[in-house]
Amino acid sequence: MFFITFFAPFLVLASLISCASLDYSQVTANDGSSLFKRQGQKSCLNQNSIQKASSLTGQEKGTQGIKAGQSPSKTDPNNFINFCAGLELTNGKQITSGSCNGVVMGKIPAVSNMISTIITNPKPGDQLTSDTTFNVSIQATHLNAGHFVNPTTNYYTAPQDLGSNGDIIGHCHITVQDIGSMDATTPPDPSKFAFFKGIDDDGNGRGLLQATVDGGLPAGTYRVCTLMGAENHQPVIMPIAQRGAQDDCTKFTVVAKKGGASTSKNQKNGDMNKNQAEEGFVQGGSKGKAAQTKQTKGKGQR
Ligand SMILES: [Cu+2]
Repeated sequence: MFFITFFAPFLVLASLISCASLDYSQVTANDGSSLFKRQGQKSCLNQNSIQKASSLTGQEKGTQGIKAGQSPSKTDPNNFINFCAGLELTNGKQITSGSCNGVVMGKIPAVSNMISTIITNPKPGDQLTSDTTFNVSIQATHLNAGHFVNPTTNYYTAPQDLGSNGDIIGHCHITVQDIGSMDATTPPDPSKFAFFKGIDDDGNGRGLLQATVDGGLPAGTYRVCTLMGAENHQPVIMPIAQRGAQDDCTKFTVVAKKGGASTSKNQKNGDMNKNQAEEGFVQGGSKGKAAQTKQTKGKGQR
């Protein structure tokens, strides 16, 4: 009798917040109170957060959308909450040797709130003068701009989030890279750039954002691109695959001023060590163990 009156409320509560991350099949009624304690922990995955689709490869017979050549998805019954176990965790850092980030992707906007961007300056094919300050201007829609967290300690530590208007809360990065010529066919090295800036304000408040390239660039041919980010610097995620790009790129040239070598501080082979005070300090892996050294095999993996 005592058992029923004392433990019944705990067992009812336990079933309401049943914990996907803990195996409680071995727990007996006699330690029901400790079960309840464990299930109240915030590290527990709530039943109503579980995405059942993650349990399936997408290749089960009769599944809608199957086509030849598709890969079976990796599977996990519990949202891959332990996907990074045993790997070097990103843990808020920009780790140059790679890492594994276990934070959920977060809130995804409606189709009517998808980000779109166009670079309004420089214009395609513009010929700028070397070593001369200019602005990169961007017109963006549906970005709650000007929001960014500490990139040294909180890189990817929180999910993408939306403002009350349904738009993604975040900021825009721009990168200018030397591409050699307007018809370049070799992709530029992403770890090298002439200029990088995280635009940390909301511009004119209506999506017009600007970055000043102080001192301009040396003579050359360049590509400038946007990289839209959520507040924790992650690339933005969108609700549907078939859509216009959230980012824009423009190619332009810079012609040499008469006489003398370039004086610009934005030389062609800048890298990630360049703007660390602004866009976060990078570091090597603490264990010397990159995330990709351990391949996680899912049920559906070939
Ligand atoms: Cu950023």
